[in-house]
Amino acid sequence: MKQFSLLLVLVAAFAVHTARAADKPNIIFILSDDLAQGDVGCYGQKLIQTPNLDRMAREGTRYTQAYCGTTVCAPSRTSLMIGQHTGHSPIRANREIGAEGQMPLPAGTFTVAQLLKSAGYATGCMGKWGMGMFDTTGSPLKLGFDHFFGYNCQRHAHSYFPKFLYNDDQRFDLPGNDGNTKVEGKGPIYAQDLISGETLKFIKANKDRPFFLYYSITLPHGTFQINDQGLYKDKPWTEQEKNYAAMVTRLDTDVGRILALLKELKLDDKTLVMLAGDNGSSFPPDSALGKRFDQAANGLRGFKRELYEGGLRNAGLARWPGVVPAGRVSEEPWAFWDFLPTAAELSGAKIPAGVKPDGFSLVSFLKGGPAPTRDYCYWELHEGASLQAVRWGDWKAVRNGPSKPIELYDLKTDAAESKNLAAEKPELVAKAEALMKSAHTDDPNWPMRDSKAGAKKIAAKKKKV
Ligand SMILES: [Ca+2]
Repeated sequence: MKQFSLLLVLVAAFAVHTARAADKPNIIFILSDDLAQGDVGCYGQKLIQTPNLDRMAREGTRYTQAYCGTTVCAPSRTSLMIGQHTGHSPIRANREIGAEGQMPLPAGTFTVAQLLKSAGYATGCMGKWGMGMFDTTGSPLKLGFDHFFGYNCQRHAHSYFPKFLYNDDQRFDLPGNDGNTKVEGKGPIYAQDLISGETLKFIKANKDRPFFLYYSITLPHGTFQINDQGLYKDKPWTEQEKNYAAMVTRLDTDVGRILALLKELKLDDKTLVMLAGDNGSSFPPDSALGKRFDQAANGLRGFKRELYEGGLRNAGLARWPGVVPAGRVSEEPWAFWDFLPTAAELSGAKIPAGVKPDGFSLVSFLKGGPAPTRDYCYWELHEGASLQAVRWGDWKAVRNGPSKPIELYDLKTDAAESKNLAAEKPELVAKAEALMKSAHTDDPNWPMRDSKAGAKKIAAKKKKV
């Protein structure tokens, strides 16, 4: 009898365990490289077709004030992975290391992939990494990802016809590709074909257990290279414009493939899909591309490498049928450093003592509730001058270098950040300065500076597009 009771207890315990595993939702975070709000139909784009993203917005929620970690790749992605804003995080700019790879995440970094792995999730990263080569402490394979596929190095990802890619840490050649990072680059193998295929394979392979897919899709980042201009082939546009539009539409198509597969595998109602760009538009609204695609239409100031809203706000979508309200448009802010606490609540995983995320769980917000209450959002960027920005309530302050004056904007009436109210509101400027001071921790890798050399480099980069 005793043995029978024990058996019952064990059976019950097993049932509870499997029920819990089955209850855990799959989490897919699709992070596009440089996709801007103004590129996407549901945000107002008229010429570039994005039917799947638009459908995702109809079937889920669209966020008009979803914020990136900061406004270039590596530090923005770091915020997403580790749950810290750029006043605390170890990576606060793109920094190239050696011939391939970026400054690695340091030893002891705790990522959202490690968190989800601890809760029994299969974890995969497909696309581009940019936070450390495989032989460093920043390797994705040492930071919680079971599987990696794509480009480790951001510079390598400038070619869409690269000479090689990585499957985990194993480099494999793509014969015939020229690896050219100019627009003329060509070859028989478009890297995104392989990366997209790998994401679908990963989902299929893990359909019976909870999984986390960090799909760090490289489109539509420059260099603007595409293997098929598709819908735009015969448009009276420049090659660059046709390529850019085709890249955004290709991204859309590949997101559609994922949504279709989730439906086919009956994983729709147990999978949260979030999508965002890692920074705002990569070109200014008054550039040729900006004008062609009317990037000024969303009325935001600035773009990539600036801490104005056009650089910081991303095309943020979430879809989870039956859980995330369909057709909702939220104007409340959230930021990349909220993702790790959100993943913790969704998975039931425990954030280890000593790991201190800056963000808040978005679970009730995703379900239709109000955004978490927070004191402020904060951003830094150290490419050239050290830029800082802080938002509290509807107030936003920007300082384009430690010795520069603080600019103050009221986002409620002036989302375009066109009217600097600093002179009229000295008490709010003082508050902004105090918030910037408290949010910023010194880091010898990222000294605060008004670098002229850096400013030139940024100006050169801006001129290129
Ligand atoms: Ca980017």
